[in-house]
Amino acid sequence: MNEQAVASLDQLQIELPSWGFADTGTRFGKFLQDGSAIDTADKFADAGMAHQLTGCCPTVAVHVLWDFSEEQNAAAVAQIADEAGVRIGSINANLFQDQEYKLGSFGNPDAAVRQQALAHSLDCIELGKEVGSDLFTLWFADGTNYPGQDSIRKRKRRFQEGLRACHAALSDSQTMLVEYKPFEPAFYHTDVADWGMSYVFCKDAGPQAKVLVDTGHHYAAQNIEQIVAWLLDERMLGGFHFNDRRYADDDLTLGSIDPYQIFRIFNEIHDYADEAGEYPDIAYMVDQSHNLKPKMEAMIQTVMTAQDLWVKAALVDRAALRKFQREGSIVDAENVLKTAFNTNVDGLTAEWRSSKGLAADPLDAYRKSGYGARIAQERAARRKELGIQSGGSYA
Ligand code: PSV
Ligand code: MN
Repeated sequence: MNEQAVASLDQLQIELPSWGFADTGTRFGKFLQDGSAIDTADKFADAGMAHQLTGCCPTVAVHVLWDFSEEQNAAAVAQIADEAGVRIGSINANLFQDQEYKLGSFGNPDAAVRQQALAHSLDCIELGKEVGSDLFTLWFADGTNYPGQDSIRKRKRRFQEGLRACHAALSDSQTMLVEYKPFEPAFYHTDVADWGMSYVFCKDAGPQAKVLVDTGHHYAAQNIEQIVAWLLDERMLGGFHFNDRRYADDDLTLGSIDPYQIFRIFNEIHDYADEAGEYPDIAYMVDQSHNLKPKMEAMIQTVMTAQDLWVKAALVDRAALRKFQREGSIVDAENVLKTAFNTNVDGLTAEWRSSKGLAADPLDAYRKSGYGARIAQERAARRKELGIQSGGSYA
C-alpha cells in the first residue's frame, strides 16, 4: 500500500497562480513585501523556483489583464515561462475589474457590456490556443447587492447565452472551467453561487465545460467532499482552486484551518480512482494571495501540505473500509479514515522526492538556497529605481 501511495503522488501536479507571487491584500490594506514579484518575469521566476524545489508544479495560472499587455503578448509570456522552466497553465479571464462591469459581465442588463465580456472571453480562448493551454477558467463577480436590483432569472439566461458562445469557440482539446462562489463581491445574490448552478451552466454550455471547486468558496458547514464525490460520479469535476478559509475570504493556506477536510476531499478522489481503475483528469490549482506570510514559503508550504494529505488519503485501507461499510460497522469504518489521516507520511513524501532527485524537505531547501534574500534585495533596489513603494523584510 505504501508503494502505491508514493506512486500516486505522480498524479498530483499542482498549478501555481501568477497572482500569488505579487503584492496583493485585502480591501482594507496591502502589506508589501520586498521579495514580492514586480512583473510577470518575477512571478514566473518564483513559480519556477517553487517547481524546481517541489518537482510537481510545472504550470502557472495566468490572469489575462494582469499578465498580458500590448507589449507583453502571448509569445513573450510563453518565452518568459520557458526561461523559468515552467509552462503557461490555465488562462483566467478578468470579468470584474473594468468600470463597465459595475452591474456584472455575462449577467449585465446592458447587451453592449455583455458583448464586451464575451469578446474578452473569446480573446482568452484564442490566447490559450496560441500558448498551448488547454484550460480556460471563468470566475464571475456577477450578482446583485439588493433585492429587486435585477431579474435573477433573466441574468441566468444571459449567462447561459454567454457560456454557450464561449464553449462554441473552444478547440477540441480545451476545457472550460466554471468557478462558483456564494458571495463577495455581490452580497444579495451571486449569479454562480454554488456547484449546482455551475453544474447547470456547464451542462447547458456543452461537454467541454466542467465545474471548478475553489475549496474556500463554501459556507462554513458545507460538506465539500460530498460535492466532490457527486461531481466525480457525474464526470463533471474539472478542477480545484486550493486554499482554506475562516470567515469570508479564500486566501488562507491549504489545510491551515481544516486539514481533515482536504484529506476527506482527496479520499473521494482516491476512492473514485480505486473503483474506476484510473485517476480522474482534474486540474489542481492553488488560488492564494498571501498578505501576511512570505509568499514563496507559503506557496511551498501549500504544495507540501497538499502532498502530505494526498498520500495520507491514498493510505486508506479501501478493502477494510468497504467491508466495514457493508457490515454497517460505523466506528471501524470511521477509524479506517482516522488511521490513515493520523499516519506520519514524512518518509513517504521524502521517498517520492528522492526518486525525483529532490530534497526531502523543499521548504528547508528553499531557506538554505538564499533565494528569498536575493529576490528581496534585488527587487527592493529595482523598486527604488522604478519609484514604486517598497515593502517590509519578508522574503
Ligand atoms: C475569486 O475569489 C477567485 O477565487 C477567482 O478564482 C479569481 O480568479 C481569483 O480568486 C483571483 O482573483
Ligand atoms: Mn478561485
